[in-house]
Amino acid sequence: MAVQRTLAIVKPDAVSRNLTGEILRRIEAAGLRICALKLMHLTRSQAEKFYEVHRERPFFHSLCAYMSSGPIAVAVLEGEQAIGHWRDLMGATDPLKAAPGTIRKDLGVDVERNAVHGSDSPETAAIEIPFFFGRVELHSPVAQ
Ligand code: IDP
Ligand code: MG
Repeated sequence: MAVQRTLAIVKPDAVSRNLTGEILRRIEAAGLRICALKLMHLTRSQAEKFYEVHRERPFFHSLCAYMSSGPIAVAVLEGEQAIGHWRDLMGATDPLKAAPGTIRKDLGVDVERNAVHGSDSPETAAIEIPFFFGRVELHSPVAQ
């Protein structure tokens, strides 16, 4: 087993419905540790940069408009197999297809406004974490 770090985002639909605390609660209850956390409001061009890999997808413009429509909570999570663990807690992209008990099943609105984001691989996490956080903003949360 390997300790990993992954990027988590509470998306605008969830922040606006006062679900940030509930989502962070689920993260901590699952044993993942929060090593960085902030609230921010992406510009349209920042959202386009973050979702660059999806530029050719039909939903790209709608997705970027939505992700820059209001504040998001961005966090770095750490733990054993944190990338897959966080993806499991999130559930499938489409809340209608997500497993019972997952965040997207319980709290997502639709396939776009699906409450949360998570890095999908170590390579993606290595790009996404520095997109939002500098080294001095990343903490090791294990009790000293
Ligand atoms: P993921 O967030 O589960 O990794 P991706 O395929 O990487 O899913 O898509 C990124 C985001 O784009 C999704 O979380 C969702 O907000 C949005 N999205 C994905 N597929 C669709 C779609 O078919 N219609 C509208 N939005 C979509
Ligand atoms: Mg993805």
